[in-house]
Amino acid sequence: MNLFIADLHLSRAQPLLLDLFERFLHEIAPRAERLWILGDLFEYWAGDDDIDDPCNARVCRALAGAAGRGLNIVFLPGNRDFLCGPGFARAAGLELLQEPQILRCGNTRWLIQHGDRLCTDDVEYQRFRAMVREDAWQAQFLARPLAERRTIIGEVRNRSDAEKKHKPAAIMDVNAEAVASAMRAAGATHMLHGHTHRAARHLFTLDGRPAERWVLSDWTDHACWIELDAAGARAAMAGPAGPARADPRYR
Ligand SMILES: [Mn+2]
Repeated sequence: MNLFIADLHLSRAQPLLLDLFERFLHEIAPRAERLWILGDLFEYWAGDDDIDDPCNARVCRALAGAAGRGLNIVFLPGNRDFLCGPGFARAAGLELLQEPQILRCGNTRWLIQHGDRLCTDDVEYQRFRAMVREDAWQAQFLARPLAERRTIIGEVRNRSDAEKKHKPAAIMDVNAEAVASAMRAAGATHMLHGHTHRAARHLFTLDGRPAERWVLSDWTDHACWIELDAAGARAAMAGPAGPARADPRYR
């Protein structure tokens, strides 16, 4: 079974989520052959020296513990933590993967990614994304002292939070054409992503064939995940106490 999570946005400001994440790694994740983290695990990651932050260090320790107990973990970057590099991967005992990935499950080809690339209606964001994903930009940014990087990231986030209040909600969702062309290019009929925090299962038709798009939930006060095996996909959730249950937002 493959297990998928995204958009935990872990930070010092949310100690309950850290507890939830550790519990998830102990109680839920061991059932999986592979845990896929599809980005935005951290509220932000300013470079691999950001393991200096006690919250980030705790997350890496928890992941390394799960890896030590035999869990295979892979990480695809989100827009908050695309600066996670080899130092992070070593500390967390996981493997960094480029996005998108293709996963064959039974007879189904799934296209797997964080999801921000699909939000093509937000032209301004895509321009910013293209800039910060350039090697030259990253090298220059990572050459700054950690404290300065954190300040810059904080400013960018404040600006983006302010802008989000004025952007129409539709602009921040995925674009249907971007979804279709990514699936065509991958020869996939199914897609799984996070980023938009709009947990749902979308059924549609792609070139005359039935297609599905599963959107991972963010974590607010519950652990939320999707399980995928030859029998198909299932979404589930668990609160701070109590057992895991099917997530009613997916039907
Ligand atoms: Mn995101």
